[in-house]
Amino acid sequence: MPIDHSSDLVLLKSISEDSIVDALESRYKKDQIYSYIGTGQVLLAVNPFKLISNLYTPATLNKYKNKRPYENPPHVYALAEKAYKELKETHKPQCVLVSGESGAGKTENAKKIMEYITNVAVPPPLPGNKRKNKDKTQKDDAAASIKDKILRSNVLLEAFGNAKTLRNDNSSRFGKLMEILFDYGGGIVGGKVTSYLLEKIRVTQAKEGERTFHIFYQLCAACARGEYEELGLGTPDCYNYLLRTGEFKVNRMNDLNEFHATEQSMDAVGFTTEEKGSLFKVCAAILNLGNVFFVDAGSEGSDIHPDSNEAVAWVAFHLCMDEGILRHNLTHRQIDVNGEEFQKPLLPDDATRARDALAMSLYANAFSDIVTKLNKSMASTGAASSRIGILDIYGFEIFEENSMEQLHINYCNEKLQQLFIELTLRAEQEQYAKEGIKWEPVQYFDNEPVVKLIESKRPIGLLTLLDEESIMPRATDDTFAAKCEKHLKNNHFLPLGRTHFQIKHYAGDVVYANAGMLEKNKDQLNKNLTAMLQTDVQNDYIKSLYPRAEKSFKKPPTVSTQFKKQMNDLMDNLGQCNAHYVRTLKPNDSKRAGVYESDMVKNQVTYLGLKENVIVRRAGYAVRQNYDEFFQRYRLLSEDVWPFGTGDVVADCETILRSIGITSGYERGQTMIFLREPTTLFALEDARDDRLNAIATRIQIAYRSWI
Ligand code: AD9
Ligand code: MG
Repeated sequence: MPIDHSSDLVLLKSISEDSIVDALESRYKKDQIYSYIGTGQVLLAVNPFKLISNLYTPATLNKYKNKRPYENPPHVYALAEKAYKELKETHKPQCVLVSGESGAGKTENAKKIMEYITNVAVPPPLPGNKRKNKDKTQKDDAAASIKDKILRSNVLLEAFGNAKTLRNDNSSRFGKLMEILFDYGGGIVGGKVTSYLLEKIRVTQAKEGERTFHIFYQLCAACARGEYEELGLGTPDCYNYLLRTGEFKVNRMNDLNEFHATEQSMDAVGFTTEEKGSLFKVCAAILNLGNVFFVDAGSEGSDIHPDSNEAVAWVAFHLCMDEGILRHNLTHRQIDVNGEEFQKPLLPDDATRARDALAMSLYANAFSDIVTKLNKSMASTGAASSRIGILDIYGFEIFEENSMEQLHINYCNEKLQQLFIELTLRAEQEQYAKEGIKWEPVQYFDNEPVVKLIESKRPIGLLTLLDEESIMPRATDDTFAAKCEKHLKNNHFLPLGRTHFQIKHYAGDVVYANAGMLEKNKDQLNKNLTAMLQTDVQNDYIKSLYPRAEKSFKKPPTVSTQFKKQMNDLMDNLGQCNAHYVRTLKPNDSKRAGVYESDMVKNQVTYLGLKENVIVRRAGYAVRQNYDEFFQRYRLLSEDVWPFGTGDVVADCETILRSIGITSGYERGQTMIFLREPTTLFALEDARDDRLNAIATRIQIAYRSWI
């Protein structure tokens, strides 16, 4: 198949953001949603918002098996194949970093990668020929079951971690690293999921026009059909947490069918009937908690509103606890004065906040437990020698109102961008060094100062300041703002009065609101409620979500501390890997097929740093190709080397270049030939096409004269 000049942006005649946007558009209009920056290096995927026929069929998948990226049109399967091939050849860990804004197609592409790898990976033979049939079957069964669990884990995590948002009907509200574990021969032996920062605030405060997590609607749909009737759930509009958003349905999504898929995935990963029931009880308790309201009870306290009596009774029932104890703990909080404990009544607003904190905490802990259970069930069945990690994590976010969640997400994107630049440059540099080619440094946007501004300990950075203020007894959002203004002397930080501040991210300027950051960062369930879940609840599953901590005088880590640690672990993990990239792009905001809004794409091209990426990739040489592959493809251009060559493949490649008049602008590496200009590749391809046409014509003439 001839090389399509437009499939690799490195081959663009002129490089600018506009030329990249235009090149992607003309491909998009032909349903060619995938392109490369450096064939097989960085894959670009523009969301088609429709099913493109044959794009993901088993036949297409087979076409990519054991093939090199340039042998087929760009595809996420080609990238997956490359990652798997490199794993098998080098035994080095691989990772695929999938990035892009909400609704751009990260999750869909990540799933295709998992699908491809689980499809092509085969259980390797046991050493020697001693493998007995029984061993073979057992090992094959175990591998098949792990593959099944890896694929089904997506369904389960999406039910509990995805939601309809204004941007995406199936938006992932958590970040995910799925690691597929392999033995030395490339057979799958296990899987591991790490989740990052579930957007738990969505449980209690989803925005208008959006939904909370899919599972709540799925359960309501199941109950309406008489399944899990004991949960006593009504329609979604009966529940305040769901009612507030005014949105109950998702286009083309049937909640009942989805529920059955969720249940099947739970069965497949080994949830017992009891565990499933308990998890659903937690969800039902949360929905009922949202219907508990408080009234002023005088003398600075509150009572449960009489209209909420039924809801409280349901919560107590689902949590398997005494209703009186629940009512008390929802309206009081424990305070310690000089070592003595007192019960302080809560005002209605404080009681409402405590109620929401309880709902969010139950959900977040249940979600973590799902991840733990998944990991147990996918645990390695044999010695894992290497891994392919697939990272599907939230893209850069700029909303009208940005808070701590956006700060964390954008910090994560800064870290990934930093890694991307470092790894791309490093990989380039290493290749040039290995091949003995002179490296020419490139200028690129260095986001190190922004990363430092956010995470540095000394000089003190934003997250460290936030942590410090979070443990100060009398700290407020205002005192936090004042400290930021005093300490954060950095060109990328701009205080905006006492209520907001701005950060100049690599992807754009974002204004963050201070309000509520300290509370969100502390993220503590009050002592009454924690103790209640540890002791008064009679359900072992729910109790297990709240293990008693060892006696410690240390404060529990803040959300920022935990996230920073997760990010650094993630970067360490990814830093050890050979990285592959999928950059997803969203062509319009209305989720419509065939609509390509250039301005919107240009924005993404800018903040994904695609132009820099093309420049880095072209730094010295636009094209590089293995000698053997180059020879095989172009040997028909020179009679001096056709068909088997002279035995000196390097000299033969040079002979081929000379045959089309090229005597400079290329470099000989150890194993590869490097071409400086993309036009050289075009010339080679054109000459090859001419030659093939001439041969075809000659065959036709010969055939005609023969008949
Ligand atoms: V978010 O940050 O989790 O909100 P993602 O993950 O980037 O976002 P997702 O993969 O969920 O986006 O894609 C959004 C929707 O676009 C999907 O539900 C599909 O309807 C649609 N989509 C994305 N990629 C493809 C594709 N390759 N083919 C067809 C697609 N449809
Ligand atoms: Mg997603």
